[in-house]
Amino acid sequence: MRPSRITGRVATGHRNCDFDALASVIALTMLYPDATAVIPRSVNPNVRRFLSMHKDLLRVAEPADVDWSAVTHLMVADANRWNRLDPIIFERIDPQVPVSLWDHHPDIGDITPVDGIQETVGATITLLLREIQTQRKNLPPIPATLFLAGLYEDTGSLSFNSTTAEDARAAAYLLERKADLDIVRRLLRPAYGLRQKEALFALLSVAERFKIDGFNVGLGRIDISGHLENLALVVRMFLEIMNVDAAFGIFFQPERNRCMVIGRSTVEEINVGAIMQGLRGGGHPGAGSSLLKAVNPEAVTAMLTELLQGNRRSSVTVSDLMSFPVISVTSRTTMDEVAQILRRQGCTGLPVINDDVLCGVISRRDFKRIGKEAQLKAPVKAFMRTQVHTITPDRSPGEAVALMVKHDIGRLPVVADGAVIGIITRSDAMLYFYDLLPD
Ligand SMILES: [Mn+2]
Repeated sequence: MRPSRITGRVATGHRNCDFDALASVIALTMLYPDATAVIPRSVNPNVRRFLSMHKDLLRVAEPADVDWSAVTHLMVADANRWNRLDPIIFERIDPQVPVSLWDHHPDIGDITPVDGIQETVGATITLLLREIQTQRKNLPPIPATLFLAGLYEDTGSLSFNSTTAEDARAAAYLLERKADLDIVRRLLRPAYGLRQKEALFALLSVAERFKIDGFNVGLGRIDISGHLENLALVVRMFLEIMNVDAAFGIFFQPERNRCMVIGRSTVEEINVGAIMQGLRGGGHPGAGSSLLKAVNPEAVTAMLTELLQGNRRSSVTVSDLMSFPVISVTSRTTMDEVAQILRRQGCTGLPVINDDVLCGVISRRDFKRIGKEAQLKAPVKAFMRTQVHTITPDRSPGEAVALMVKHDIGRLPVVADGAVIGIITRSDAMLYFYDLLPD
């Protein structure tokens, strides 16, 4: 017997339904118990698997089960455009029906809601969890697990730049509600199919491994035919199986005469984005790619190798981060005066320069070696450290940090042609890593 057609209040999400959309729609039915969850016909493979496993637990309907002329309230989650919804909805729904919208996308869509929440956060489910917590709704472990899958999928497990503090608090709340991380991981398992496996095995069988500045790099080149998705995943697995610090895959498609180069790096010293720029591509320090047309794959391999050996500089260098002019003292300056300068300038150390020649560094912690008050009248020379580590302005922030960590120091004088032209502190370099650079 055909079930009676759905009417009244309906909640739905975008086509190619992902976990965030599904979670948000289910959350809406918890907030509005009279609402029916309507899942678009197109759903991504992971969500499809989840739905078939949880059919008996989740009440979800398809757009065809709904009597759209008798829908009185449409609730939309995780989409702000009509064309992102199942086409049946726009075709059949009465344009007068009020629409509520919960969405985290930053752009402005063409759905005009009467209420809901539109805010740029990591995942739509975060916005709905705000309501669920306010209304003190009961949240059993299964929906909590689904919600966490949605939150992690859209925020890269809270690692994407779009992640907000509220997303992290939402994750904490879901873990308190016994969301199961084993299941979340399984649900979000990447699309690794037979063809990706073949590509990975081929890459591993031709892989070369070499050392650059003490870091292990894996490189492989294979031919591929036809369309092959998710090569980035193949390269990531290649990196993990080779157990290297950085990995590069060159995928040549003879029939289209083009080369896809994909790189992944786990160390700052090997900047994939900068290397890919050398191949007319781009990316971030940790990940990048380039698509080269009408090239000889041998030449691409040679070029990449050369870039790896020679041009590993990140696009931002120490000269972009250093402070100048340099506040310095001479070896004859008294410790008393140094203390005053440090206090006045709000810094923790100073280079000691005599006649343009760097001869030491004096820092706040050297004051610990002062035993008697009288020693404050002594010159810096008696307390400065003469073994000075410096850096040149063309080095990367990563190299600066590595040097400072290695020698347990907070600053490095920047030296060019024998003269101190600036100073870089650990916090200067950290500002860069945390992306807090002034534009
Ligand atoms: Mn989303």
